[in-house]
Amino acid sequence: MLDTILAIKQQEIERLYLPEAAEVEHYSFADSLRNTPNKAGLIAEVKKASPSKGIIRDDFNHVMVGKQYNDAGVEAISVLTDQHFFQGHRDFLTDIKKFVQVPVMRKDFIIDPLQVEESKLMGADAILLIGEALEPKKLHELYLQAYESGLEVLVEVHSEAVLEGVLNEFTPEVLGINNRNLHTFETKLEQTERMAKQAPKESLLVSESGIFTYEDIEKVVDYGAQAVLVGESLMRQNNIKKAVKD
Ligand code: IGP
Repeated sequence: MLDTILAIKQQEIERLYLPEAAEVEHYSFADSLRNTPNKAGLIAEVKKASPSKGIIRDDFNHVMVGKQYNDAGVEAISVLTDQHFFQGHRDFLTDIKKFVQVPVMRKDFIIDPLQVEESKLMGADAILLIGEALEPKKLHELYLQAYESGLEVLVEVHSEAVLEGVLNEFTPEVLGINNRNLHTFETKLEQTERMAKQAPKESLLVSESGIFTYEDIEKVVDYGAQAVLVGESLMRQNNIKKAVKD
């Protein structure tokens, strides 16, 4: 699956035109997660659909969801901007930035410097870089480019081998363990348990995917996560704002 996504992304990049610069206020992603008053920082995701689940929410409205996350006091918002597989759009992020006072991360498959530049112009505060999608050297280059342009980065990995490759190259400020395998979609929270031991103490550790209940959050916090990234389970709530607060 990941290989198919990356092949299509490459075609998109060849046709990519840059948007005009959005005028927005910026908020620090890592600081916001670090300064949470709760057990774990919450990155709440604006996710209309996914390749494994199809449409997640029928009455989806990206601005409405973003505002509810903001009003509920989440530490950060993740916006899926990939169109082909997740039915997102880059305008979703630019629109949401106008209405929220928390950092917003662009969730997409970023493999080229042009996309980093694009993310900055869209108004993002942070971007996702995926270990399984990039050679460690290339990942590090895009990471440095992002920080130089004023973007922060969530570096995501799923497997021990990929994390090892990344750590041989550099230590990410924010490190995410994706509980979902992007090749098979198999998701298990124990991935965080297995890999937390391998994560450097200097990195802020995020557990991503497959988190549905408060008990799930307690589990991954016990494993060592300092923040969680939650999409589907929040997107399925009738009252998103109340669900986040509870
Ligand atoms: C959210 P979930 O299971 O709560 O909906 O997962 C998020 O972790 C997931 O959307 C995700 C993702 C990604 C999507 C993690 N890494 C990379 C696209 C690309």
